[in-house]
Amino acid sequence: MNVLAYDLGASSGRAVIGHLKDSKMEVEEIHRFSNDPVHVGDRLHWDILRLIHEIKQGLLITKVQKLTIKSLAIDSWAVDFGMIGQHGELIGNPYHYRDQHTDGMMEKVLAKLPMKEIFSRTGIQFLSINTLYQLASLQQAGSPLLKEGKHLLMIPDLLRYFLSGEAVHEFTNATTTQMYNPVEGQWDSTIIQRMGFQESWFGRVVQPGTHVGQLSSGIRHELGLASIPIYTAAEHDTASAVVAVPATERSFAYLICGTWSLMGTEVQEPILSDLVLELNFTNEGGAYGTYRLLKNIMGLWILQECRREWERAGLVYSFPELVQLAQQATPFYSLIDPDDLVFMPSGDMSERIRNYAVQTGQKSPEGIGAVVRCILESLALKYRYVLELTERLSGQNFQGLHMVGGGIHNTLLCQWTANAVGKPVWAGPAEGSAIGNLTVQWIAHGDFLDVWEARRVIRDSFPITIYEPEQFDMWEEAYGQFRRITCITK
Ligand code: LFR
Repeated sequence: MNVLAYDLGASSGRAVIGHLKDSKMEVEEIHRFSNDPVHVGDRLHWDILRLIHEIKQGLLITKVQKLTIKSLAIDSWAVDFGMIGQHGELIGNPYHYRDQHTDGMMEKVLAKLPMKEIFSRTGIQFLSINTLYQLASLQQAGSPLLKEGKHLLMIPDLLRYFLSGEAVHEFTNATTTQMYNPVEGQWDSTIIQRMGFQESWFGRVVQPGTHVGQLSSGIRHELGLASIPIYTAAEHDTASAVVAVPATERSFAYLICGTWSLMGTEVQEPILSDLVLELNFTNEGGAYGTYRLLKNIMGLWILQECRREWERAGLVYSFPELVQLAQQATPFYSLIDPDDLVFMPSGDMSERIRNYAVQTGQKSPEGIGAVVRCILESLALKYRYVLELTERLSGQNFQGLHMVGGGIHNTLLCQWTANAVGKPVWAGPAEGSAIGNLTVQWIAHGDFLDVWEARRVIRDSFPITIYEPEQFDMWEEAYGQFRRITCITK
């Protein structure tokens, strides 16, 4: 019997079939599609109807291949949402979190609601992309979305709603709104009321692995399919990826490496200390009663954007080619703080990197190899910094670092990460979010006792590459240089 996972990332989505054979997981990608955000006027939107079309395409493929599907679940990026109107239809196209309508909005919200209070109520890091600031921005603009909207659904909730007709929130993703109170175990009515939002936008929240409906009769009819039970995965893709970390010890650190890099550890309770707030870590909800004490790092987004920029100029390189050019460039020529907000929006990324270098008194990286090297070395050094903070905040000392997600195909980044953190990196599986999504469904069906049994099977089912740290002195010195340039003092 097969289970079906839809895993939607910021630049592509996939439908993955999983089944269990001889105590191993077997997964097969049956459909992959690009996820292209669309600029309309001054706004940046997700092409949500295209995504539902691709989800249906995946269903059709299961039919053509005569696959029996025991259940399906969806995971995607966090913080973004659609609004449902009184007749149950989607109002407008969901905004992309990189749309600049939230610029300056966090500061305005913090003038109404103190940072400390928001943090003690939600445990969530302060990122301008959070749903809270997106809603505040729509409110300030007098958006019809908020006037007409009856129900707010996060992206996977929304897609699941299109499939089943059931409007239900899933816990891990709900926490990323910065309006969910993990201590009370419900939406935070104080924040919602003080912001002047409608409490009715926020409905029932269920845990990952909940049976939340069936494929609607309309879709069954349209596609000529039998009924399929629909479940919640850990619908935030990062939470799904954490499920798939093949850890053997209860104490482990992870780096979920894709467009974003998310680094942290699994904890049993949110840690709401002043230091977590000061260092802007987050306590996002995880599967099975856990929390994800982690920090967002800008990640391979910066490299992806450079590649698109060069492509527009007619310079077309694959990622392996870019990595090769980086290898030939001078080590530690210039460094950036990948989390400087200047790198958040799309656009002329290599120019911003050069400006950053010059403004911080460094030599400007000229040429493609130099820019790529600067990005990858800076990311590796930032990982070291965040890993040290994770150890400090959680009171743990990690023996190594699990790297999960598509970013592990970049073997140079894996090696440099091991060098920078001075510990082994265990890289795999690459399809972490999809595997975590399937795993939550298997656990719901009773195929595994718990997540720890499943993690053992993940470890035995997918290749894990070990990178041992090298060139310690050189990276140690570079770390000092990185801290001076990026003015990290804590
Ligand atoms: C990764 C991710 C991050 C979230 C960012 C925006 O795909 O889900 O966890 O902070 O995208 O939603």
